[in-house]
Amino acid sequence: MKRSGAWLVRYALEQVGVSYTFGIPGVHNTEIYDELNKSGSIQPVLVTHEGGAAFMADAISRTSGNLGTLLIVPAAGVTHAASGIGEAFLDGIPMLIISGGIRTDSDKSYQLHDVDQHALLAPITKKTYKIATHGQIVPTIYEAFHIAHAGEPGPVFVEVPVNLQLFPGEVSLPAAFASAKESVVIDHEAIQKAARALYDANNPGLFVGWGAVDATEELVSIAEFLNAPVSTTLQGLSTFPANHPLHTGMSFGKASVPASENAFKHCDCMLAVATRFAEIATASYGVEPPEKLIHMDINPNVFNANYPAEITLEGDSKDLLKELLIALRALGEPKTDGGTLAASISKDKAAYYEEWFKHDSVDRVNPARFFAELRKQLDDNAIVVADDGNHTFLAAELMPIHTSRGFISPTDFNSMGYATPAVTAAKLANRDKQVVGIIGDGAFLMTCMETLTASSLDLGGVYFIFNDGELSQISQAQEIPYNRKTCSVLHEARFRGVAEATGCEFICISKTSGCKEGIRQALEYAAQDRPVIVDVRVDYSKRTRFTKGIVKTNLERFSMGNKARFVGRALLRKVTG
Ligand SMILES: Cc1ncc(C[n+]2csc(CCOP(=O)(O)OP(=O)(O)O)c2C)c(N)n1
Ligand SMILES: [Mg+2]
Repeated sequence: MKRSGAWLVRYALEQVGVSYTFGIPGVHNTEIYDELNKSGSIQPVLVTHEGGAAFMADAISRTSGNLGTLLIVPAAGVTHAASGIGEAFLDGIPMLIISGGIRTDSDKSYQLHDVDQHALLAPITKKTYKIATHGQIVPTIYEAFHIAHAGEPGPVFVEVPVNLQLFPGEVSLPAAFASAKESVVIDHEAIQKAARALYDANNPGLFVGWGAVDATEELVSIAEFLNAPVSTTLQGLSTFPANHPLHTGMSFGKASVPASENAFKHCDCMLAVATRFAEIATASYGVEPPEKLIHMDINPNVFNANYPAEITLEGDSKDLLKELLIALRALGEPKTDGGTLAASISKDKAAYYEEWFKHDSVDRVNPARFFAELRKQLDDNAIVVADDGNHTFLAAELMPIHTSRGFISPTDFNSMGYATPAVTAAKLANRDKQVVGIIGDGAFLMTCMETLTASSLDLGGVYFIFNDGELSQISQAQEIPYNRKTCSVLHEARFRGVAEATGCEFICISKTSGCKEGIRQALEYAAQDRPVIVDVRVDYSKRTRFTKGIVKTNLERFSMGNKARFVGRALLRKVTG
């Protein structure tokens, strides 16, 4: 049969179950856009910038069972999207990127958008493909779908030259898509050893990352069986419910909240699940896991990379945790301490909140009061999206997440500008859930036009801007060593104007006392499918444990000479201004 390349792309995307594509049309992909316009199952979404498109595709993958997909123009669309592709790559998020490609049936040089996109994307994708014939289109997209999900997930890029899209070519009837789950052979001996080590430990503990986000049930059962505290990475914040009595908080050690620090102080055997012990997860490598470290991950390259493990378990965390639970139960009765650990976690959590509540935020919004009110008004299954900055760590320390996939944030690529488009897309894929963003003012300025995409689609996302007038995560770090805030004080922006420009509702919460009504009103607008921008005049005068912890860890690591140089300069600038 004869089919155009654009038809074949649509067929393959429908087969693999893609629901949305994000991007902007250009001369190299309008033929595919025209095909998608005819699709009964795929909605092509127009964005304002391909950077937003990539963050949206990422958020689709993180918050729904769907594969986040981009449909963009070559070169300029690809470079604009690169930040979101990089984020998906380092955070292990499946993504499919389809771009047009320059003509392969022309002998002309200097075609529009002519760059080597594959070289450009090689470091931030799992694989890239350049389609050469009509017959390759469907099998390549099937393979791309498979690779995006296999092992540690990530982005896969497919370039479809425009001439193939436009003109029909001879192909055999394409096969229907059949997904195949790759399974790693489970090392049962290692499972037995891990179960024994955990069962025999006096103070076992669990540390879990995003890769275990669909294994919450198994994690809860194991934690309860061992009566073990559970801390998570930043990215993995939603893997374990914060309202479970054994949940302690983000990370462990001196940069974590007191409940985590105390519960893990005497940890003598740690089960680390689906974490790479990367820089953020370890608060700049400041954590000290016990010698008896059991490390479970789908990617064996992470084992012993930063912390030596006594036992390694390769495979899908859900499969392995199921086996581990069986092995643990075979060893004896569940452990119990009569509720002592749970009581001390609960006491530490309450005391930490109290410490924040007591902090005088003068005429601004106390972050702990804001999050306490937000938690009270949000449903358990709400999705919270944080950007990157001080607000992220405030959210991590003060906003309890109750549901798996209920928190997403750009972590290891650490790209500011993520949250606004991500709220828009998360709401698109989860219309029945509340979706709220916690977004730094600097981050909002980067991608705030994706609120226009939300209003054009009647998506009631809530965009809480943590407005402190600074790029605070950086200005806080500049304050002591430099006594200067070079390029980290923002130009004043009137966010009401953004709301007006994009057709969003607007609310300003200027003081703590305004939180209850401001949040209520915002959620009410959102429930009526109205996106709402909320200008939260937040107080940043109290530091997070995370920020204090990493500053200390990094300074301690300096050589004596460099320490003296930094401290000397700080003192001098304190005196001279
Ligand atoms: C694309 C990008 N540029 C710069 C940075 C460095 N950076 C990390 S956090 C941060 C400050 C963010 O400011 P804002 O969005 O206002 O959040 P706040 O820290 O004030 O809560 C900056 C500039 C980054 N992570 N990503
Ligand atoms: Mg800020």
